[in-house]
Amino acid sequence: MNKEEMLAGMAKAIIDGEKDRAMELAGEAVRAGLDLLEVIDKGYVRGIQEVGELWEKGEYFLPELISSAECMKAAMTVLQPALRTARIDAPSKGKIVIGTIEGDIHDIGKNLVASMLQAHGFEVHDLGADVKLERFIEKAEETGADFVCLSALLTTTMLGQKRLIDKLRAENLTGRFKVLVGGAPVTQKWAADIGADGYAENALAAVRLAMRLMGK
Ligand code: B12
Repeated sequence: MNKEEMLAGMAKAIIDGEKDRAMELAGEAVRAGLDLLEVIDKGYVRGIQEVGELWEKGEYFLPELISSAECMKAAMTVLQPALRTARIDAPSKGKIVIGTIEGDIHDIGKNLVASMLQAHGFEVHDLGADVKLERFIEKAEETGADFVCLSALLTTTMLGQKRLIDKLRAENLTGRFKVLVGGAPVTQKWAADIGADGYAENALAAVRLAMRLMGK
């Protein structure tokens, strides 16, 4: 199987909800020494994006979404250790606290952003999903974070991004770390309106943004 066939197979495994296949291909990619960032972006992410489109067209329902999401996570657990060892000796490019806003359990995109940042040498503290605003601030203070990355997939939880920035202002904490926002409903305009330090539409763009803001 050549690389293109493998990438297509990864996307298909996510779309069809075939967990074992998704993990098997991830293992093959690691053994073959493929560029894992490309594998994630052109294989697995392509699959989950198509799942999103099928859901929007009304062709997929919640059970299919859940099983595709589980496949995505399973594949990432195979890729993660290899991504980590590849960067183990690199000095940290900056510290990141990341999570999905309270009330929101979507974590696939957030996990990808976290993995990509980690793979590019950032020290990542992932708080998970459904995270209280105070927790982001506490963790950022505790770790001396350069960035707090807020993911929101629901229009309701997007408001939590604004609330966190307002809270930093109210508590005189603005400028202690940069606030980056993202997630499917989030736009550059929203980021500017709420006073975020940055927005990126996908995980690789998030890495570029963080590097640029760190001056690297
Ligand atoms: C998979 C999925 C689920 C899965 C989530 C599994 C999981 N563990 O994450 C399940 C089935 C559990 C789910 C549940 C629900 N979902 Co849902 N879900 C989706 C779906 C199809 C795909 C999301 C996804 O993973 N995309 C793939 C990833 C790779 O993309 P991404 O998340 O956008 O992330 C990328 C970028 O946005 C960016 N990014 C993300 N975060 C960040 C952060 C920063 C700082 C930066 C810089 C960048 C960045 O980089 C990422 C990687 O490239 C979307 C449809 C869509 N078009 O988004 C609906 C969608 C988000 N869900 C929706 C809804 C309504 C729900 C439910 C309320 C459904 C229900 N009735 O129960 C619940 C929510 C429960 C809750 N409280 O959170 C709606 C939201 C509508 C709205 N306007 O608010 C959507 C848009 C579907 C729709 N069109 O109606 N969902």
